[in-house]
Amino acid sequence: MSECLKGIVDFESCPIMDVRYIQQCVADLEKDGVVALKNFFSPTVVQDLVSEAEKQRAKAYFTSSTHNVYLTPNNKSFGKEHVFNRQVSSSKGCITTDQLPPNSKLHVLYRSNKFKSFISMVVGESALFECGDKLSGINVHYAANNQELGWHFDNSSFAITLLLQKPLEGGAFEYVRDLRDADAGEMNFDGVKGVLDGKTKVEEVKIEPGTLVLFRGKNSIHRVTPTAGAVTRILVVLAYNNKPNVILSEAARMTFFGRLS
Ligand SMILES: O=C(O)CCC(=O)C(=O)O
Ligand SMILES: [Fe+2]
Repeated sequence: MSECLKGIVDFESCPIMDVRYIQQCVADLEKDGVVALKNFFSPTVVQDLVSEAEKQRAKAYFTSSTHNVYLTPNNKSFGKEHVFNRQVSSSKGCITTDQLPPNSKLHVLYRSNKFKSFISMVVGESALFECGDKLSGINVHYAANNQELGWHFDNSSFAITLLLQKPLEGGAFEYVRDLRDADAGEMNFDGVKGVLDGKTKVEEVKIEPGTLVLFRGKNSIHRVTPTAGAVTRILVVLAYNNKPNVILSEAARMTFFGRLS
């Protein structure tokens, strides 16, 4: 097994096998709902991954859609104007695990037991498993000029992102912590309305290329603001499950990737 993270992870900035470092990440995630690990990738690795991503960009599947913040179909029993049915816009391009070159450092990172063990300790899972399909484990997202990700709550309990390239303007990651309680079935319509109407103060996570972000987005509403300028925002998203061989549903694969395999 290819386990060597040397030359991929900058261990000086991010000593992911160091118990005290792990404990600090656990504490930060608990306190803020998000932890941003600066220089997880060194500038050389970032450069490498950007040129790899640029080469594959023509293969990206572009989607542009509107959705509610809960990522569900509309509910007619609420009125058209109800916050549950309010539509926001999302547009991006995406390539999948199987579209990365076989020798990509991203494959090595994604499969690494050291990395999986680090993430599982930080998020408090006893173990994490790679996705069972060949599409959804590693995704590279492209947001060109004027693309955005509208306000939403994630379906998954945590997300891992790695920014490779920052746009000239915009593309900011904004969030409001613990706005709802999904497990308790609490939707907090008033709270969501405040955010959509621009009345609520939102936080921004400052993210530079090479930063790894671990984020709990199930109850914390978040968005990526519209990008501006000639430089595309490029971001890697890594997905794991707490059970082995979980396969993303056919409907979700069609929506996100436009194909099943
Ligand atoms: O692009 C980002 O920084 C966040 C991505 C995100 O929220 C998502 O994929 O659900
Ligand atoms: Fe999200």
